[in-house]
Parts: sequence; structure tokens; C-alpha cells
Amino acid sequence: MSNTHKPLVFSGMQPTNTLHLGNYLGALKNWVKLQDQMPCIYCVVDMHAITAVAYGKPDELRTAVREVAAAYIAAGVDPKKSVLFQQSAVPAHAELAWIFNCVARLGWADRMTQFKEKAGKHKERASVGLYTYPMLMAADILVYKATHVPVGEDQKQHLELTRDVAQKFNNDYNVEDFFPLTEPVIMGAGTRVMSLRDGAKKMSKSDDSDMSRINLTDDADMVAQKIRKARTDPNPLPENEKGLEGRPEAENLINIYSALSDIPRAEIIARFAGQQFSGFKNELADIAVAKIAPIATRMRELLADPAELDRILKDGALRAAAIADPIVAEAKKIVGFSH
Ligand code: AQP
Repeated sequence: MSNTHKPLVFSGMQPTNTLHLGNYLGALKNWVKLQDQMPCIYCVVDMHAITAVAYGKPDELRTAVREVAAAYIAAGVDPKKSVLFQQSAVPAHAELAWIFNCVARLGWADRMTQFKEKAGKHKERASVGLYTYPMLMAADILVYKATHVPVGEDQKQHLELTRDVAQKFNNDYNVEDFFPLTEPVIMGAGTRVMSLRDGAKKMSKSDDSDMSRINLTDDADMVAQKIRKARTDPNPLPENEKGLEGRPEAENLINIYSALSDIPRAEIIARFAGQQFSGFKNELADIAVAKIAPIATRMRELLADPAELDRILKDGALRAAAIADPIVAEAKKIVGFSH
């Protein structure tokens, strides 16, 4: 990363459904920590949401925007300290995304595994927006010249593309260091939380099975039930970390335990070595309930006052635009758009 850019965090989540434990451990938990280290901008990325899941569902989208904003705050994002807003309220994102659509090469977009996964077998039926998603994501980040982006492991490839876009723009327009080469912040044991029903699939908002994920809105009983019913293999817990090889469901539960408790994996394995999963799951359920249930309660309180959530998002949009507008104006001048 360049030294000339002031440290600044940007990250966002799609209002496509209720947030889950993977979103919390992979990203949100780290967002909260970073607030004490540098200025942070956190966005509800509704423009990304209409590339697929939320397309054609305006009422659901509006509800989900408030729900995601409430989840951010309930998990510990402080809207006084950090900028919290809704992507579509700051037009600079879309303006810079168009420029980046012209900077990025088709070959780069073709390599994106998330598009392949989300488009599925019938890619000709996917929206063009889903295909250009990574360029909008690059714009989300670089319109603030953000230097750090806390995300889960699945977003690593998009972050690499963001760096490529920044570098190519800087080179092609001979504006060395205009955009920073942003660093992904992928930390902790929860960078890739897997489905509770299938250790080969990531925990996801759009999985058909609600038992595959722990939603941040689940009550204590539901959280405990989902953990107790989580799929495992028939063997007891291993004696050491090496024993997790080829056992994705066991590894996933140990990772979740470690990420929720901040206890290293090796220590957890040493404690439960050779035991059946039932005792381990009971403890994990207690830990998960202690972390998730207060978030769900706080979310319900926040959602009871939608006008206040809207006010927070509007205030955040003004603060975000004040940073983004001069940067996009300069980028347009560099490109040759003069008015
Ligand atoms: N399973 C996961 N483990 C760790 N981190 C995860 N993230 C998502 N799933 C996991 C991280 O959460 C942030 C927000 O993601 P998003 O809302 O942009 O959408 P996504 O990555 O597509 O998440 P989902 O749950 O899989 O949503 P759907 O099903 O709608 O596509 C990102 O930082 C991501 O890394």
C-alpha cells in the first residue's frame, strides 16, 4: 500500500436477506474492532443487491436496508464514530463504477469465481449488473480512497481486482498514486464460515435451508437448536489440528467456537480431544447464544423506530458524499470530462 494515503476503512454488505453468523464473524466483528484504530465507512450496498436477489422486490429491499443497518449498529458499529449509509444515496459510487467498467478488461471480469457461482449454469440469464459487480465494488472502495477493507475470505478475488483497477487507472492516466492499492483485512478464525448442513458450502444468506445458517435475528432457542443439529461425521473430536483434515464439518464447528470465543483452535481441540460432539456442541451453543442473542434483541429495539434508522442513514449519506464527491470530481477531470 502507498504511504501517501491516510488510513481509512470501507466495507459493506448486501441487503439481500437477514445477516448471519458468517457475515458477523467474517466481517462485522472486525469492523467493530477497526473503529478504534482508524476512520471507518460502512455501507449497506443496495445497488449490489439488485444485481440478483433483490431485483423486482422493492418492499423487501427497503425492509432489508433497515434490517442490515440495524444489524451493523446492534453488533457494535457506532454511527457517531463511523459513517453508516446506504449506497444508492451517494451517486458518486455509480459515476466512478462507469469509469471503472472502462478501465477493467473483460478477461478480468471473466475470471471472477463469485459471478460463476452466483450465475450458475445459465449465465446468459444472469443480469449484466451481476457481471459488472466487481467494478462497482472497486468504485465503492476507491471513491473514498479507502486503504483497508475488512471482508471474509470469499471477497479476496474482488479485492485483487480493485487493486488492479487502481493500478491500471493510475498508470493509464499517468497519475501515480491517485488511487491507493487497497489492502484486504481478512483476520480471525471466522474468515470462511461454512454451512451447518454441508461443510463444503459457505454459510450464505441465500441458502434454501434456514438450518444451514445462524441468523443474527435468531432467538436463543433457535441458535442452540441449529448448533445441536449441525451436521458432523460419526467420529469423536480429533486429538490435534492435523486430525481435522478431511473433516470439514468438524473443522467448521471448531472454527466457529474459536472465532466466537477468541480461544485458539489448538487449545479448544486439546480440551475436547477424543470426546463425542454432544458435549462440545452444548458448550458451543452457550457461547453462540451469549454472543448472538443480545444482537438480536438490540436489532428488534432499533427496528421499532424506523424513522431514527432512516435519520442515521441520511446523516451518513451526507458525510459520505462530502468525502466521495471531490474524489469523483477529480477522477472525472483526470479522464477528460470537463464541464
Ligand atoms: N460464510 C461466510 N464466512 C465468512 N464471511 C462471510 N461473508 C459472507 N459469507 C461469509 C462476508 O460477509 C460480507 C458481506 O457479504 P455480502 O452481503 O456482500 O454477500 P455475500 O458475500 O454474497 O454473502 P452471502 O451471505 O453469501 O449472501 P448471498 O447469499 O446473498 O450471496 C463480506 O465481507 C463477505 O466476505
